[in-house]
Amino acid sequence: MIFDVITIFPEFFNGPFDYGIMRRGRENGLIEIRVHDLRDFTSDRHRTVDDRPFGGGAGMVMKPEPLFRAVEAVTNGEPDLSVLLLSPQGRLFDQPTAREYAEKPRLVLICGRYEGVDERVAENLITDEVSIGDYVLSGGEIPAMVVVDAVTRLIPGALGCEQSAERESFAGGLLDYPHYTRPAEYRGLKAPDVLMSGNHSEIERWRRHKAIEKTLRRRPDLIRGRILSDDERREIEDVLRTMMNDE
Ligand code: 4GX
Repeated sequence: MIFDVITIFPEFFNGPFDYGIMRRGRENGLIEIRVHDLRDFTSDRHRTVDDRPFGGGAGMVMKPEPLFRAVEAVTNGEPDLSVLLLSPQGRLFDQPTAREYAEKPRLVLICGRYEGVDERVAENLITDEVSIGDYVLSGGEIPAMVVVDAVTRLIPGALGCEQSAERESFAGGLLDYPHYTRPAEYRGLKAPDVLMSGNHSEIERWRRHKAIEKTLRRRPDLIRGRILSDDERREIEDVLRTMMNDE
C-alpha cells in the first residue's frame, strides 16, 4: 500500500512512522509513505498556498491550484484513486472505514490548514472527506497519521505473528475485555481467579461477559446501533441481570 501525504509541514511526519508496526511495515515493503510538500506545487515566488476568503471573514483558505497540481503530480493521472481530505466536516473515521481503506493499493491524504480548502477542491478533487472525531485540531496532519496507523495494522502481514487485528476493541463492535498479567496479587488487588483456572471456555465466556458489560456502561451507542441475533440479545440480558444484582 502506498500512502501519499500532501502537507505544508512535511517535517511533521519525521518520526511518527518510525516505530512499531508502521516501521516494520515500511521495512518489509508492505507499506510506503511518501510525504509531499504542498509548496513544491506552487508557481509564485512566495510559494503561496492560501488566500483570503471571497465574501470576507476571518482566516485564510487553501488555494485550489497547488492542491490540484500536487494530486495530479503524485498520482500521475492514475484513475480510481481514493483522495482523502482530513476535515471536521468529513464522515467519521471508524474501524469499518479503516478496513475498507486497507483493501486499496494506494491512498492520497490531503492535510488541510487554516479555515480549510476552496470548495472546488472538496467537490472535484477529493473522493472522501474524513473526520477523526468531533473536536477541532489545528491541521489535518495528525488526522492523516491516525488514518495511516489504523489502516496499516489491518494490512495482511503487518501484525508480526498474525495476532488478530480483528480480535481487539471494536472488531466485534464491542469494547475490549479487561486484561491482567503477573503478579496475581498486587498491593492487595487480585486478578480474577477465572483467568488462572486454565478452563478456556470459562475464560472465553468471562471475557465476552466483561466486554459486553464495559460496552453497556461506557458506549451503549455501540450496542444500540447494532442488529442483534437472538443469542446476542440473550447474552446482553444476562449481563444486564448480573449488573443489576451486583449494584
Ligand atoms: N478530523 N482539523 C483540518 C483545516 C481544514 C478545515 C476544513 C480542510 C477542511 C480534523 C478532525 C480537524 C481542523 C483538520 C481543521 N481542512 N480533521 N483543519 N477533527 O479538526 O480531521
